[in-house]
Amino acid sequence: MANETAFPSPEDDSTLDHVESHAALDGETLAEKVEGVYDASSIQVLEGLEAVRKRPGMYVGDNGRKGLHQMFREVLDNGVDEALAGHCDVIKVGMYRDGSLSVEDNGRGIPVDLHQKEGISALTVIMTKLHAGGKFGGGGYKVSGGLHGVGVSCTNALSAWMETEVKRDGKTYRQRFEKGVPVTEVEVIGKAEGTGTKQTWLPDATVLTDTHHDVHILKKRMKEIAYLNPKVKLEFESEIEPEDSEVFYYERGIVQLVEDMNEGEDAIHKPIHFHRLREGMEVEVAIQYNTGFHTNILAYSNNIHQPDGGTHVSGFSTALTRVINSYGRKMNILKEKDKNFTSEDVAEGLKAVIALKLENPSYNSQDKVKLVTPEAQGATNSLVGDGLSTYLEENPNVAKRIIEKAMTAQRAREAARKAAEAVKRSSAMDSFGLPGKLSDCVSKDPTVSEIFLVEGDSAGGTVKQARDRVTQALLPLRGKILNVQKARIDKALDNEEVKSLIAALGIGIDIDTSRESDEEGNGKSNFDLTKLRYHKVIIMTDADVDGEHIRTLLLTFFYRYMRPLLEEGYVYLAQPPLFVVKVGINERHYAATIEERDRIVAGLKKKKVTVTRFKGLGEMNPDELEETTMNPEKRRLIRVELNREFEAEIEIMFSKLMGDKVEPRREHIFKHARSTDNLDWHY
Ligand code: 0RA
Repeated sequence: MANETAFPSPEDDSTLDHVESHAALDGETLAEKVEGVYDASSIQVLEGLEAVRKRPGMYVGDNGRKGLHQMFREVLDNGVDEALAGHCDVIKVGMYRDGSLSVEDNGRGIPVDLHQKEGISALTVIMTKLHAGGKFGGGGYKVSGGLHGVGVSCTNALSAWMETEVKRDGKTYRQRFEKGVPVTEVEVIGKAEGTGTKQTWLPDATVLTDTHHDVHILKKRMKEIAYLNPKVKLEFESEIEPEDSEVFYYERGIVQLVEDMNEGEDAIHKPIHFHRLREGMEVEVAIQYNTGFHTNILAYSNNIHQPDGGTHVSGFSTALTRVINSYGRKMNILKEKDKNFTSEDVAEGLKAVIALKLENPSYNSQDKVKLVTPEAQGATNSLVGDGLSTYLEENPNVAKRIIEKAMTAQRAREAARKAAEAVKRSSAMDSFGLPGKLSDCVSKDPTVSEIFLVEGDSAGGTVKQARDRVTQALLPLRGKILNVQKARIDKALDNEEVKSLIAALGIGIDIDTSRESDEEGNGKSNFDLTKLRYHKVIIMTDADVDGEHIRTLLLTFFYRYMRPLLEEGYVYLAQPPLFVVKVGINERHYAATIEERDRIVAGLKKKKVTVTRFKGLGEMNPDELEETTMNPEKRRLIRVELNREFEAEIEIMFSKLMGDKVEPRREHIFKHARSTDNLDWHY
């Protein structure tokens, strides 16, 4: 037996732990540091900054990757607010070799004159005082509240240094801060043409565990802002990787976003756009149906995404259902004896974006994932109600296609409900309703049980010998499971592999999202995550193109019909090794990549080694498979995380990868093949 392995690392559980930093102040307090420079009134400010540095999590989410990018968001949102107030149209973001970032806008410039109450420059107040932003409202409301809405002073507090440059009144002003504390006065450093604000900062590695900005995340936020604010051009430039430079500018705003969400699909009409500004609330909606079956509604308020929807979404959804039903009745397409369409029926193949801008929105929690402002419901409902009924009257051909689509959806949903119910009674299931192909584990405790979804029967045989029978179950999947992006769910449920998978996991499928049911139980979801039989669902495929494909098909299936499984982090990818490096008879080292193989070989210099590449799981013997890929003590697992912030991008990715049109898919694979980072599965 090998006693040394290249796979000693523990399972990689990539969820963020909320460790707070303890190294906040390097010995001396901020107050001590600036003693003599500022008087007692600034002590309050210093205490504020100190609080941020001591507990970054309270202000920007955490002291790692998330917090780091929240710091960027706070600064960017300041510029966006200036744009929304109508004073700026270009925001430039720069990334530099030393790890710093800059955000520059061509707005009015932060005021530099004396702040009456504080007795220091307004600029200094904005940069150092928590929640200072709101006081400078100067007309127009502040809308781009970041997730935490704490303002730029938090970014400042968490930066080794930050410099603010303001162009105003023909002059350029500058002030520099270190760890949030001013280290210079507001100085005039030259003349200026035009106006604007430039913020440059270096995140402080003594309070943050991660100071490495992810270009992908920066750009995503910029892209989202550009879609939601069509008048603003956002330019990204990187000193490190000039090829990363990109301009985000969508003159048609959310109309363009729905088009892009439908990129891999066949749309059945041009996007329909509704827009209204009334009583201080701006509501904008864009919708477009495609010939497919999936629904995606993206909802925003004040430039923040609500993955859990809320009043704006329910207002939209009831209007859509009401208008389509009444049009169907009026045109007598929906006959007297026919049931009304449900909100699911009318949403099939629909891509929609709802974007609100409103003062003082309320949310159900601090992370703003659900809007609860009551007025948002009526406002969205009446806009979509009025707009859509007019549209249907004026476009009878499109109207007819939408109604027909809802009709098919209604029938299919009925069929799917029956099929999902029938899964347990299928001939492929044993008397417990479990698939015959499943080699179950002994344990019935889901928290310690795992299921390996394994490609092919031959690998299945090896896995069966390698597994720990007590906690590890095995479901071999023969051939390819159906591409559910292309097949409607009732069709997907004809597929044996799909049926086995559903039965083995025990949670049913998520056909309906509304979960409202009528007396007959129609619309009642049979999906129940609490019935999950294994808390680790591990996809184990060969490291080749076929394996990759099966993995994607499985993830697509989970995404479409068991999304909470992904959201709650129950899905993992096994990491079988690609190479074995043998020394003599007893010593073996395993490598997952070519680089790792080369490193191992280099480390064994002078010894005689043989290197073998595994072509597939089936080629390994049970001992090898157990040791490298299955044994919890030695294996490396990757948890698949669905990053809800990037829902729009994920939607675009899936429709490109799996949708009807071939061209965008090819382009997508080509563009992203080399970097898994670009997929939104966070490994
Ligand atoms: C308060 C008042 C005024 C402008 C701003 C704040 C402002 C803040 C930021 C932050 C980033 N960019 C910004 N641009 C402007 C208006 C002052 C006036 O009346 O000219």
